[in-house]
Amino acid sequence: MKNEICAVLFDVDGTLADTERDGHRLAFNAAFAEFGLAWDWDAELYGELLTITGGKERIRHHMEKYVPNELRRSGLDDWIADLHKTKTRYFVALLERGEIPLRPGVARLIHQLREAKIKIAIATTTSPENVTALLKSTLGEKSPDWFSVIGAGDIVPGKKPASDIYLWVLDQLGLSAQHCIAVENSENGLIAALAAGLNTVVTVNDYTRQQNFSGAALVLSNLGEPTQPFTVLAGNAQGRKWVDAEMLAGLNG
Ligand code: XBP
Repeated sequence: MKNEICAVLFDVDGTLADTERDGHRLAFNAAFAEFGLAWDWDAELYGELLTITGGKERIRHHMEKYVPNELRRSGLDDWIADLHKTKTRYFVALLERGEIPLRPGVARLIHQLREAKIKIAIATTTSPENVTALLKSTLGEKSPDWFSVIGAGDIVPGKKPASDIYLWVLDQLGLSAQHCIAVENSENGLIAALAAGLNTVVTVNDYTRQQNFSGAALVLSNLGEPTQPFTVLAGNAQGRKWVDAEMLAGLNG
């Protein structure tokens, strides 16, 4: 099956949409305020905290590093889980207000893959309700059903850079990595996808542009549109200006 792609596995945050700085970050801060906490994650601090994947894990890491006294709370795990649930409520509400658009080329590529009968799947660290809300608010109410598999959140024990979520999605798809390709935006995501044996295209954003993407098939500014071509940051884009199914198949050749 050389040069054939059976499925494309998409990361979510930073890949489908720029959700972090003006989405997740604001939702975390709103939850902190609701809980009466004087914590405020500004855009710079959030960039540093992003190296820890998973919202609950990020909250705990912040406490360990900046407010260690708070770790003495009784029922800490449940308290973090409640705080995180509140954060998810704020984030979903923000998505439902349509405040976060898809990145360039994402909707076009998803529609083209569907027409070409290439499966699409999600492999993300973020919570499942966030994925559904983002897809519905940008691609329509029925769009979650377009995805053969949605792998999200705590469904696997190890979050990225562990390969767990990619291996789980491949298993659910019943496909081997060599017939699939991943689309990621961060070094942690790339490490996870490569460890699962997936050829990976990276589209960078402001938080991830300086990270190490060695091993990626291609590093691009974004997926590109005919009216808004991508910029190639590393790899051979075969002279193309936007990512489409043929180009992805060429990368797997
Ligand atoms: C990105 C993440 C997530 C989000 C927050 O995951 O690390 O933790 O920042 O989401 P990915 P939650 O790039 O794999 O999509 O608070 O729901 O964990």
